[in-house]
Amino acid sequence: MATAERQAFYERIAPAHLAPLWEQLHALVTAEPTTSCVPALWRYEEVRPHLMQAGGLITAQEAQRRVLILENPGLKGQATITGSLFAGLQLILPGEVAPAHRHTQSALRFIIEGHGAYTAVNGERTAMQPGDFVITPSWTWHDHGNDTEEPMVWLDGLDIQIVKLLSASFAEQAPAEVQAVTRPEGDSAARFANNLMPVDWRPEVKTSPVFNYPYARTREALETLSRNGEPDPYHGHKMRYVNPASGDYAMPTIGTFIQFLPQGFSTGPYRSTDGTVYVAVEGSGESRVGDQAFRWQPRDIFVAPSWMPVTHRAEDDAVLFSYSDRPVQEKLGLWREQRGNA
Ligand code: GTQ
Repeated sequence: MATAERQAFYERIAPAHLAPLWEQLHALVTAEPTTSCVPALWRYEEVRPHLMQAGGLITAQEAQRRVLILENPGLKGQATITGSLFAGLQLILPGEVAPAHRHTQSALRFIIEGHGAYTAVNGERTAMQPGDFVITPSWTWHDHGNDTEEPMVWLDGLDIQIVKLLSASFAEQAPAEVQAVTRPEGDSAARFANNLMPVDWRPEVKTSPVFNYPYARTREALETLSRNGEPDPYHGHKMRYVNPASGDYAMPTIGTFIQFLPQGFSTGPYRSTDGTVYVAVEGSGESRVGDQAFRWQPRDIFVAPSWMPVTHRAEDDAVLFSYSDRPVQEKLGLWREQRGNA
């Protein structure tokens, strides 16, 4: 208890930049994970009109990145969806360019709407299609452009809060808005995405050399898996995206996952210490996160905080994409999961 004598002591030591641990130990070292992050759902049909209005207010060029942040209601003003990860919906209209820059934050793009706009990474463009998972590795030049006739929207996932925690942010603008194309489209896929790699190639960075994981191939794998075996009771048919050069996650700070839930399938209660952002890709269903129930359909996005029980129920054949900070937690020996009720 903070007696008057103790209070006086605390006030005496404060100018020396000292504070008593025993007054806050219980809040710092908790028995179980605590977070201000709360479960939340963004329905795409509700967000889309706002995004299109942003399209009329500012160009991609002026904005640099025309993104509406999906801000967790429990983390107001912090521009983040979980304690560690950012989520935002980026819009590029026909004819627009989001100018080239680079930063130490890693980014993923999960394509929501539109066909064929490109992102360029280190001199190679990739045309994006719905459901594709595209990576912008740390410190690589990247610009986005839309030479098609329709708006292009994708979900950005970045490790902004992780880099902030570590005070390791660097960023710079490229001299030219659009980076020169130095390699033909499909070059990195040919080198790295066919269970092959150049004979003398050694990885220089921790991110996958495959920078577009096309949905068509992912979907085909899920289809085959669902025919060939029983779904995991807690995950359905769940896979992680892999860096073929290391076998590790595709990105060093963000784990990315895809799962197929057959029609009528319900997962058992599951929780893990990595707060997770989900995107509904196909089908419809309901997910329960803690005491919240979210009904979703394609393009809807929801978030499950660390250590909160999650269940999914698929009303028809459904696919969920998700991302979390699991690679970071695993490397630090912190990651835990619990299958079923305690
Ligand atoms: O496309 O480079 O949502 O730098 C936030 C920061 C996207 C990007 C975001 C970024 C980008």
